[in-house]
Amino acid sequence: MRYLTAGESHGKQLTTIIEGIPAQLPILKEDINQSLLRRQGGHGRGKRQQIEKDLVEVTSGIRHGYTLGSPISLVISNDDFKHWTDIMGEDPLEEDAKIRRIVSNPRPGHADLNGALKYGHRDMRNVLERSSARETAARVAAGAVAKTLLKQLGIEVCGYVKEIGGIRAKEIEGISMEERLKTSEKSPVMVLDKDVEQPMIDAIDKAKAEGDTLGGVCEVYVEGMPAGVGSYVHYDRKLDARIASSVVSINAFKGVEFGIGFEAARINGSEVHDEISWNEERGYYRTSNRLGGFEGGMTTGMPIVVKGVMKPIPTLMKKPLQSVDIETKEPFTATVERSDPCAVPAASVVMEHVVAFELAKAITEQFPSDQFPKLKQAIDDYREEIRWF
Ligand code: EPS
Repeated sequence: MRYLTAGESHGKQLTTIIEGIPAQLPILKEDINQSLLRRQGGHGRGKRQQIEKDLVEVTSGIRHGYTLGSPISLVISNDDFKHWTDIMGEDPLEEDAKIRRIVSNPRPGHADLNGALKYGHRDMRNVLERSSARETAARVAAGAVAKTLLKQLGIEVCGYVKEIGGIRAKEIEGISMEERLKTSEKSPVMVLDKDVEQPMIDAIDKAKAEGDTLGGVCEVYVEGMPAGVGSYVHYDRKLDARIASSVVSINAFKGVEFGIGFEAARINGSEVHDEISWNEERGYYRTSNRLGGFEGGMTTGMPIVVKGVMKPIPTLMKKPLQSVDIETKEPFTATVERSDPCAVPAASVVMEHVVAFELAKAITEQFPSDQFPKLKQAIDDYREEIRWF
């Protein structure tokens, strides 16, 4: 499985092409739209989300509610494009019109300057339009297809927020997957811990009033992955490594932790590793899950617990950072028209979907995957086999 996205933030549309989804997988457009809707939510989004209503158009690969095995292409229109048709259109523009939206002052913390240097763009709009996190809508669309596949194999994936602006949600133990999904979906900041909801909302409102932004930590929790998916044999088939790569590839994400994560550096080995046990019902299992569902680049069969850290969005409304205009080389403070004070809740939905894609990809690589019913049978057989191994 692989996917490619295309599209600029204020261009006509976003496009996702997914290849390698098994044929005969039941799938509904509504499932993808549901994910897109969740990504647009969360307290702290900016004005752009009032303009966009992300709905997917399926242009290939799905017929009468089932996948065909051919590439699936999905399109999401940018409603804002109607305000940008000349500026973002493919036709040449008159010089004076062109000047209107030229960006010559790179925003610190964004891709603007490095992207301009790499591609030789003197108008950095050519960089920022693509580097914009608008692209995450296309990634969520791909992940939604992966989630549909996983769900029908008994694998559930849920993303939520653990921390915003230094306010930390406490661990919620013994909660079912369904409760996790429902609670985070209902929460305006997508947390499981009700006690931190209002303090987080207040912190976001305060940052907004001050023209500042807030980052945070998202967590993705996965139940139902069989043990032994991934590989210890080759570095590029280690599933935790692939997940780490996909998480850090989300705009503004800076790091990843599995299970107790960096805490493992501070405690003894006897306190880090999870002991192995067996019973008839579960087969092999760990008596704890400090390693977050991975050993040796492979799943252990325990829940996967992965955290990703998002820095605050660097577009600051009232506290513009110092920069240099690339035409005049004079100091410049970046001016801002619109920004999201906090996109951590939305990012937890994005993280859920990029993780889901990596899981589905690893499964389709390891088991026969041309036809979904055969894939399902193979997974059922494997689960039974390893229970008695
Ligand atoms: C983004 C800037 C904002 C965000 C956008 C990502 O857009 P605009 O410049 O149009 O105000 O709202 O995110 C989305 C449009 C989205 O759908 O997530 C950026 O610079 O990354």
